[in-house]
Amino acid sequence: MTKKSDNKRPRASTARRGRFRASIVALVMVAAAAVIFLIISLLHYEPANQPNAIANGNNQSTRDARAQQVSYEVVSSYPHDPTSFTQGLVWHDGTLYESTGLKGESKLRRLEFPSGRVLKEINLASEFFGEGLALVDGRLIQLTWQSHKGFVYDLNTFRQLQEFAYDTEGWGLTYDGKNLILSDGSSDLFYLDPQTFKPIRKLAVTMNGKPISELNELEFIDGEIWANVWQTDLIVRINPSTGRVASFLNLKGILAPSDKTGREDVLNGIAYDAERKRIFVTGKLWPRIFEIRVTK
Ligand SMILES: [Ca+2]
Repeated sequence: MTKKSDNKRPRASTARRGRFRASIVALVMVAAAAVIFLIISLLHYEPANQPNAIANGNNQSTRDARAQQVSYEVVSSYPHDPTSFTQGLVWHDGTLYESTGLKGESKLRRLEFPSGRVLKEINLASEFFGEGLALVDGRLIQLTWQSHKGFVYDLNTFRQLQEFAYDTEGWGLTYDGKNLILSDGSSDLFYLDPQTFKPIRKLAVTMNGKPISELNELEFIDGEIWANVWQTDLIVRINPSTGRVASFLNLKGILAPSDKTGREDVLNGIAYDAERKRIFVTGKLWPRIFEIRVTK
């Protein structure tokens, strides 16, 4: 009996342990189901007033807002006067026009293409440091750096037709077919009336969501403003409506070691042959002008 009782106790205890285990298993299963339900709910969670389409759209625009580097190839290169401190470059009707800087050395030049031979030039008064250059209806417009004074010349004779004043420093200049666009070394571009030179509007330029300053030589190319960024090998391509840099070129290494004279200054100078869609770039005191093509 004792033995039986002894035998029963263990049997009763085993049954209780079995029920206990079943309860634990059930509890664990319920908890697991709750956790799985919670995870699934979290995966499908959408904040109020922010449907997936908008959330995804925001992510997309953030990605798209980053400026993309585009690649280029050198189509050809041509001689460039290595004493020319290039500040402005313009293509017109088979020749290049160049504005050069440094006080006492500043010039306006017409260059034969492709030889680079100087066909015509005038010297600026020694107090002026030549800067950006643009062509508007048979008139060349030239900026000076810190004199707040610009000059207007007849395209053919280089006869000075007019002077004009502006408030900012003068760095780069281009013409979009309607207005002049001026850079002053900041991250802003200034639109000017090409007849009165009165300011029309200011365009704040940003790259990857931040202002990009030191904008220098300019060229209007197929609806975009291309700009050298001073002391870099970059040319940024600016959307004139938004001021956003959508893409950029990095021209590091374009001047081969064998072409270097040891006196070169920074990359500066962009000209566009709209008829044949050719882009020319050079630098201050560079011995070559490069014709480049975007390959991307
Ligand atoms: Ca230019």
